[in-house]
Amino acid sequence: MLSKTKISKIELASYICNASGPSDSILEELEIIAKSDSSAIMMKSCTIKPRIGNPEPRYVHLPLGSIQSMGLPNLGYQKYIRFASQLKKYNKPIIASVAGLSIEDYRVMVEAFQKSEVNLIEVNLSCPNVEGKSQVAYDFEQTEKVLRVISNLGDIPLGLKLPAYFDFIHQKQMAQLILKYNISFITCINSVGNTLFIDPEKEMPVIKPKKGFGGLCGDYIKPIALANVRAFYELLDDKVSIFGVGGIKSGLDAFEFLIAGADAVQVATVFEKEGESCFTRINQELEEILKRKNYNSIQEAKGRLKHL
Ligand code: RRO
Repeated sequence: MLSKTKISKIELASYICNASGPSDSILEELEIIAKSDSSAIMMKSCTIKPRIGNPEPRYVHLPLGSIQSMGLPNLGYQKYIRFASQLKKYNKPIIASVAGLSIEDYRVMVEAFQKSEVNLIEVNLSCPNVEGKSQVAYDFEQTEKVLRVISNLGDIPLGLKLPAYFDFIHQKQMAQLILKYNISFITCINSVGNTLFIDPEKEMPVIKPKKGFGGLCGDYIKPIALANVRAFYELLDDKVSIFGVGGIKSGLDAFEFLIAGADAVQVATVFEKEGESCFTRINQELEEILKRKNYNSIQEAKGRLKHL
């Protein structure tokens, strides 16, 4: 496979895996991912206690992607620790995603996953959909408080799931924290939070929670995701691995993230729409592009964006 890659010290058999969110909350769904061509098994962001999430309708497909406000429905972190043991037999990297509702929650969950069978721990600092909670990574003081308590709890590589930033100064401030606390990888970007999609016939938003404000995903956000991957690639100087996510539906999209500087990419909306065959398809498309362009590895093409 031309497209094998690494996130931190963990080898991935291909460039494409699932993103935290769609169809990765229960063991049966995680087993589908395990048996698919996704190069890792990424699990749903979890909290200390199980949550049922927000009222429906909370996920709607749109012409160019989706909008959702799931509200962190999950089974509680202890279930995902158990799932990791049960998924070990598939010999595929397993990634935990933790989303605390307080600093102490992050500490408890990261400590527990550090003693588990997972290979990577993604710390979600950017869930936009819990009423009354802001996205941690938009608050740099709060982010540093979290990093202080989670960064020295074990040897399993830690990553941060980041929101979209729209100003270079914010990416620079976050990059300084990432380097200061030896974070191994970042995931750019979460859905673009608190957007509004309106049905003009009904004169209503398309989702119910938070009066219709929700996370935007898919094609709409690809240029924002690419910009964040590129900005962090330049700021982090290849010391930190980068997962790209946001609007990847084809091998060509994946290739754009690759030349922007992503070490691997995650697929969310298209997995939800198309099912697990999307990993095989996107992978094959990327392999063909790499061959056509005479790249012999991911490493050779990574970050090779030219300038006008
Ligand atoms: O569950 C969600 O509503 C959710 C989460 Br945790 C997240 O990180 N990003 C998102 O768009 N939705």
